[in-house]
Amino acid sequence: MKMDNLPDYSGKYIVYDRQRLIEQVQMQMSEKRFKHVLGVEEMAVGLAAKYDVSVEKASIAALTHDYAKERPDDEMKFILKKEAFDLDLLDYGNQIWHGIIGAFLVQRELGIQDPEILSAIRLHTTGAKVMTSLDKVIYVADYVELGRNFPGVEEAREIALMDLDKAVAYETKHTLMHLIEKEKKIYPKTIETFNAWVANE
Ligand code: DGI
Ligand code: FE
Ligand code: FE
Repeated sequence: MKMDNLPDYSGKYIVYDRQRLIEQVQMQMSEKRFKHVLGVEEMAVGLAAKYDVSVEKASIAALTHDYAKERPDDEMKFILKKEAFDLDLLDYGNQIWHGIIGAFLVQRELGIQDPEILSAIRLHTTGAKVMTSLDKVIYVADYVELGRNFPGVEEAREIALMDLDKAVAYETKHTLMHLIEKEKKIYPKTIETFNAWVANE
């Protein structure tokens, strides 16, 4: 991945430089998921520049957004209980846990404390009623990165380049339709996001 136009990290949000962070992330996941993460970073940096969001925060949040995705379920459940997360989360699985626990683990293991970066990681799967521009950039970049290939992704990409809020709405609607089609359990926050970004009244 050529990210030549990405300036060096300032040191304000993480002690590692970008290359060291990439190594930390790579150790956490399969080659396939790591490629996805680099794709999300490239997309997120582009969207951040376009929509006036910190490119450095977008890079760090994108590189760490799936940090917890390959942790075993047992470790995730242990953390949910030990760290007093909402125990309703136990009714769900990795898909819902990995962003929430990812935000916790990058704080503990990588020393990332910035609330905006942690929020973008925490919300990246479900979105939320209220989202910062960085939250939106990561949520959308995760959906439309160039490695993604599903019906509608090209339309989603086009929308992402025109209107970030419309891209949030498009992704939210299509993800929910997909989950319903597959008869997956819907996490309440996913519905809240739909009500806030898609529904009319
Ligand atoms: O981690 P990624 O695969 O890169 O992407 P992601 O974190 O956006 O989403 C992971 C999966 O979670 C994706 O297949 C959509 C799914 N998902 C999103 N909202 C919900 C959900 N799955 C369930 N069961 N319930 C939800 O509300
Ligand atoms: Fe994810
Ligand atoms: Fe992802």
